Amino acid sequence: MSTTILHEMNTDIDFLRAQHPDGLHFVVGDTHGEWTTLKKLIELIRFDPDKDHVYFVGDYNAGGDVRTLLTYISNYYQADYTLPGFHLIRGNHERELWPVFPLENLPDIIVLRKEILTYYITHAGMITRVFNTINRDMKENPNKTIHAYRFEDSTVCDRGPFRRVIWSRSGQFTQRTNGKVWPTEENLHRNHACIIHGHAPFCFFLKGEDYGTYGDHNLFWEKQHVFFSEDLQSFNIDSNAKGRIENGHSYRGLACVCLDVLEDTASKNGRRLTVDSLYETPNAVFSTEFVPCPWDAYTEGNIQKVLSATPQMKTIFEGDGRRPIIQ
Ligand SMILES: [Mn+2]
Repeated sequence: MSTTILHEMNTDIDFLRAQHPDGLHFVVGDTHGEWTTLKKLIELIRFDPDKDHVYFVGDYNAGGDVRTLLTYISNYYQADYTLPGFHLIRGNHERELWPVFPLENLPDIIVLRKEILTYYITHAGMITRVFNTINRDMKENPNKTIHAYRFEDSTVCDRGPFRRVIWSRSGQFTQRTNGKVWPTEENLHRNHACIIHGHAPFCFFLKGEDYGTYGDHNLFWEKQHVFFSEDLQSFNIDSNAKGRIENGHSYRGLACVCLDVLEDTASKNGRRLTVDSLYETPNAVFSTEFVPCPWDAYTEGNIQKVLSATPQMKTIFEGDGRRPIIQ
């Protein structure tokens, strides 16, 4: 196991926007009702609603002011994934723990096929059976660049076979530790996969000086608290907006990853993301400190736009015990 700590991030949004005049793609971590913190992050990246796509990994419930958060999000929500705007998936807090807004109309996974890599945006992680099934489904639709999936409820309920994609208790697992549910490195590289998820805040992994429970080759942005794991070819971007305190650690913030920067990095590195290549890359991660949100503060927007949206998605069923079925 090796861990690389990137102490300072060199971020320059003007430079990044000049490099990508057609717009940018970001994935934002768990927001937990913290709409002022999200607004600050969105302002930091100078979000352009006419050009940019921003994907959210879920967990809008449980914390802050969820109604106002979704009202703020509604200003930019876009159900059509091909158009610019905010695109949402559900987290475990939209399914369990008495969510104020269960958002049953939203997908659990969005997969974005870009030129260099394919980005699997999920709430908590990935498992091999679901990964392989999605890849087979995408092969049947080679011209479609964005795919969205929802899980049939019994597949992600307690003891459901695909539960770890939306929920995990103690962080993620490597192929070499006790989980053994992630796709192998070879399978991930063969599919040019990059998995981006939230769910498990940094403090879950902080055990003294040992950051070793998330993948075997880790890159860790110290202030932003974003993990990149080389062997899992994945990012965990839950930077603890919820304010969990575990292992004596209390950093609270919100982070996002820029997919266009990952594309550029991977294109110079044989269609792979590695710790070494990312260590030298500026603008991969933007983040902001937590800003407390006032309650019942008026925000312009129409929450119904999110609650009654009908984004396109397929449903994943358990199938025959080996292979899930997508319909
Ligand atoms: Mn979660």
